Parts: sequence; C-alpha cells; structure tokens
Amino acid sequence: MSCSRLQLTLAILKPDVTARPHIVKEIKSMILRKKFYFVESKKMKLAQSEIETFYKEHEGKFFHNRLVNFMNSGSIWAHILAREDCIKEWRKLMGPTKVLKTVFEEPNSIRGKFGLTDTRNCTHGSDSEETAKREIKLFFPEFDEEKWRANDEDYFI
Ligand code: RTP
Ligand code: MG
Repeated sequence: MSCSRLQLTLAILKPDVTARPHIVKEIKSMILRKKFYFVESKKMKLAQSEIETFYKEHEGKFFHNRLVNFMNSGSIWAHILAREDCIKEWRKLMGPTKVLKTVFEEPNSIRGKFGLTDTRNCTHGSDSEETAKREIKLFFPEFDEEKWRANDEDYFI
C-alpha cells in the first residue's frame, strides 16, 4: 500500500468520552467505517502544563479555564489517524463545536450523537497540516513520519 496520498491528523477522544467506555467503542467503529486508519494510539492522562501548552492558542478566552479543567478531569485517547483528506474528513465526522448547532445540523456526527456541552464535546481534531504536524509531535514524539511514508511494513500488519 502506498502512503503518499494519505494525510495525517491528531485526533483526541476527550475525558467525557473516556468516562463512557461504550462510547469509546462506538466512536472507534465510526472512525473505521469512514475508512480512517489508526496509525498510532495511546491512552494517557495529561499534566496541567501539557494541557496549557496544547491549548496555548485559546489563552485569555472566556472558556480557557473551563477547557483546561475539563481536560485535566480524566484520561484521553490520542490517535494519529490517516486517510485521504484526513484533516477535513475527521473534523466533518466530529461535527461543529457548539452542541446546539451540532444537534440540529449534524445529528449523526460524533458531537451530534454524544456531545454534552460546548466544552465537553467529545473530540479534538487538528485544524491544518501545520497544526497536525505540531500536535502529532507533541503527543507522539517518537513517531517517524518519514519512515511511515516509506511504507514500513510494521505499520500495516
Ligand atoms: P478542537 O480544537 O477541540 O478540535 O475543537 P474546535 O476546533 O471545534 O474548537 P476550538 O474553537 O478550537 O475550541 C477548542 C475547544 O475548546 C472548548 N470550547 N468550549 N463556549 C465554550 O464553552 C467553548 N468553546 C470552545 C471545546 O472543547 C473546543 O473543542
Ligand atoms: Mg480547534
């Protein structure tokens, strides 16, 4: 299989999801049904400082503290996903940020089905290729994209 047309993104299942294991299972099935590959996966508990680094772009916004406390409230699943048009397609599968908009406009998206509030909204997805590279490095410093692009057979067993 050639990896050249596949784009990568960082996908996170947030603590509201990991607290509900049956939903973790359902979301992973939704991801596979939409033909994403799971390239790397890990369950982890982020330190406060890591959350603050990750969400630096939102510093000063009214929801920043709420967001940091939420992400600190439990463990997360971090995944590197691969697909054609992965960044756009993953954000489409997640659905809009705001829970009300999601429920009315994208009820079959992950957030439409399982989102609780504007903050407790199930998932994160990188918003550009540049962001994806930075976020993947932050969560999977050991991941070697070049080696993966070279189609190391370890990735597709
Ligand atoms: P994400 O970064 O998690 O993929 O989601 P996004 O692009 O759709 O949303 P963004 O605007 O980047 O906001 C990051 C996360 O902050 C929380 N948030 N809470 N009004 C609120 O309470 C509010 N607004 C945003 C959400 O968890 C959102 O995903
Ligand atoms: Mg965002």
